[in-house]
Amino acid sequence: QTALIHRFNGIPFTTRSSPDLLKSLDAFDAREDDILLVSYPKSGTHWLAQIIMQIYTPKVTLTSPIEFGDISRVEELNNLSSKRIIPTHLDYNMLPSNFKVKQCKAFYIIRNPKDTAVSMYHYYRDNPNLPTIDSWTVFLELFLRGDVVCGSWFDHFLSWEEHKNDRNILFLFYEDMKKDLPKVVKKMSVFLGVNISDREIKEICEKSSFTEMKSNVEKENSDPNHTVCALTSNRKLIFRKGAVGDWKNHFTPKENKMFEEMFKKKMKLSELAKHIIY
Ligand code: PPS
Repeated sequence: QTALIHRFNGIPFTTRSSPDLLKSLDAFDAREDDILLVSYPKSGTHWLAQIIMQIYTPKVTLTSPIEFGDISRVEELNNLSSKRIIPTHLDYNMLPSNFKVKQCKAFYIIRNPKDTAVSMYHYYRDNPNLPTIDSWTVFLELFLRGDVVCGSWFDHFLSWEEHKNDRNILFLFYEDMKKDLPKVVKKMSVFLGVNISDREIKEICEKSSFTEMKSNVEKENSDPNHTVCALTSNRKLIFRKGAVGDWKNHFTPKENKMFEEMFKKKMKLSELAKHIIY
């Protein structure tokens, strides 16, 4: 099973991201109107994509993650017409430099890492393309060590947080979206410079609810090309619970203490981490 994982720059990737592609990502031709949708896996990427696709009319193109595919991917993406919405789980240092030069707009979605870990654990368990995990306890150790696909949550977050004052990057929190989605949708549309009415915001929120998105996948109504996950093309695995605080059903008090200690240590200098809601 471990053969399905390889390391690049020390970070574990699935074989869906070929080493050749990862090596040649810098040849990627970014355009000023590209929009990046950045996340550590299991942070709400599909949710965000669903909202962005509705903010834009007429339709824009949602691609699969930039790091997903083989060497032909660079050319394939370069041939796509604008406007492109491009998801990625890459950390800032691995992002093709063209995006930085062109100062493309980017969203970075943050989810409480305890819930992210739980979501990823279930994802590993349900996904035959990922290594077998014996138990939650074993998975948590791997997660804290950064020995899971896309590497350490902490490193990913910190690499992007360094750019928290960049005007072209908007940081969003999953928990804020759960609490007041219309407010976040409004903020997103202002950032994108798209005018939408309160009625449209209401409609976008309805169509982006967990129940609605899950049932669309079950009805196979969604476009299979719209998978924004680098780990699988099976959209059905994405919509599990969509809740805040599911970690409480998994962490023992001892595991929680271990997590908190590591979080405090790693996030000592982080401003954004203060906003993470447990
Ligand atoms: S992936 O595979 O990394 O792209 O997954 P990602 O989309 O980032 O995250 C999957 C989790 O997001 C939850 N989700 C939602 N929550 C609330 N509302 C909506 N509409 C929504 N859509 C997806 C999804 O259920 C996964 O979390 P868990 O906790 O596993 O349910």
